[in-house]
Amino acid sequence: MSDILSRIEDNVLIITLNRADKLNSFVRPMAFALQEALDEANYNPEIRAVYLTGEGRAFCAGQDLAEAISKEGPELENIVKEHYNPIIEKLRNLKKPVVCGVNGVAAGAGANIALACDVVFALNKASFIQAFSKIGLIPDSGGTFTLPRLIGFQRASALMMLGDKISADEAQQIGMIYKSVEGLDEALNTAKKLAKMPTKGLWLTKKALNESMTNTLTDQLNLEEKLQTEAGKSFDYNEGVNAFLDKRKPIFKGE
Ligand code: T3D
Repeated sequence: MSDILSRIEDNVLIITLNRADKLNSFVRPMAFALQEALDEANYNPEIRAVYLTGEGRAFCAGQDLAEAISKEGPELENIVKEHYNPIIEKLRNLKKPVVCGVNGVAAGAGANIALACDVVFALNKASFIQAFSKIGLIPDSGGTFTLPRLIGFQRASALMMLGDKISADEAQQIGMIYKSVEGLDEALNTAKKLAKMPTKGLWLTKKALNESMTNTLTDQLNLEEKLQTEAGKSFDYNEGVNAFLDKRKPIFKGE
């Protein structure tokens, strides 16, 4: 059985982390398989959005610690450099929206991979743990960049040092995720809805949001001007405006 399952449904690439007996913790082939699936999502024009979730009772327990400690396993520096850094870069630079459906506990790199997605839903029984501090590591997978920006420096600092478990409801309340839900149908349906939207414009929005993390206001205004010009030349902008004026439903292509 493959560590990553993927299939296309209604123009959405559904990626399922599939090592349920080890709470979908990552081993090296699984990290590479996820990277390949994200590359496929970027380049296959049939795919207009991605939905990432996990099999079984967990979303992902981060790095497989048995592999990390094994003499035959990859070196720690290579785990971060070759597994998690590329996953986070690929998620943030993927030109299609990525919806995450956190189906259970998300710990360590698993939590930060979820938080790198564009729209994060979590089952209300799910939870998030910055588990790294409990084993003497530092938060990786972009956690030290993403979490303080989502929930503020002080909360991020406390959660990362204490390794406390945060429920999905609390994660929603503090702005760590978009929504805590009773069932993940809403999450998958959101990915399907996004896949029918002007996905080129959504990509340019994501690009602007990515850069807003480090830009000055002036830099950001200049970037908005540039990206809006690009969006204004798209097929989807033309289609959206004409459909509005004709009082019909637009058919977007993501171009
Ligand atoms: O070198 C490096 O590591 C660098 C990379 C770092 C990236 C990271 O992600 S570091 C952080 C690694 N993750 C963790 O520290 C989390 C470890 N797991 C847990 O704390 C708990 O499992 C959970 C809080 C996530 C869930 O707890 P619970 O009680 O619901 O489940 P459990 O009984 O602990 O786990 C169930 C099984 O999954 C169990 O296996 P068994 O006994 O049934 O055969 C457990 O060993 C296995 N499992 C869970 N997490 C991992 C794991 N096996 C390997 N690696 C794991 N991360």
